[in-house]
Amino acid sequence: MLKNVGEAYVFNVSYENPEIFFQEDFERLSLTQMGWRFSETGRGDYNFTVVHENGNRLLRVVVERSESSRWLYACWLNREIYLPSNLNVRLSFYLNASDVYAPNTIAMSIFDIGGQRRLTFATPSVFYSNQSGVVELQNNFGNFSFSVSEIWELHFGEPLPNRIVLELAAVNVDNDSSTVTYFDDITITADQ
Ligand SMILES: [Ca+2]
Repeated sequence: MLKNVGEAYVFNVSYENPEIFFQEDFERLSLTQMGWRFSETGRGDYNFTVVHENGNRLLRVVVERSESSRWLYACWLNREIYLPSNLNVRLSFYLNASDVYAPNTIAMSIFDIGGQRRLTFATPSVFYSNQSGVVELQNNFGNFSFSVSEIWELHFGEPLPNRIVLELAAVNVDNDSSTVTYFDDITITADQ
């Protein structure tokens, strides 16, 4: 299982002085200034707000399907990231999705430019079940860290591309409760 592989690497690999290739801490620049692009599918309402909490800023995302939307409403923020070759790339992020209940879900993905290969870290949901390349998050709250190079190579049998897209997704399926979540400290690091 990819899931077990992913978790194993969280604990088995230690890094010294990793180089930071991308960091979003929501402290200074706007989402647009940071190069995030927005897209959505279905009908509904969204709200992306940078909120302050104990001197820290983090991104609050609220997504709610309207009743006229047939199956779901989903929003994405994504941006391209360029990586030098032959690096061991690690994705880390803080997530608080403790008020998100399946089938609603939150996901963080990395995919190639053509969208052919996709690695997704998601809160448990039927929405992502039985899909390849999905690592189910064991908690919906906390700091997460994954060696995406190793998981990618194990899963797709080829190295992580130099040009990738990083994507945050919020999905609302059940319109009795909106999908509310917090993101912070999204970081891509690597060492040679
Ligand atoms: Ca922050």
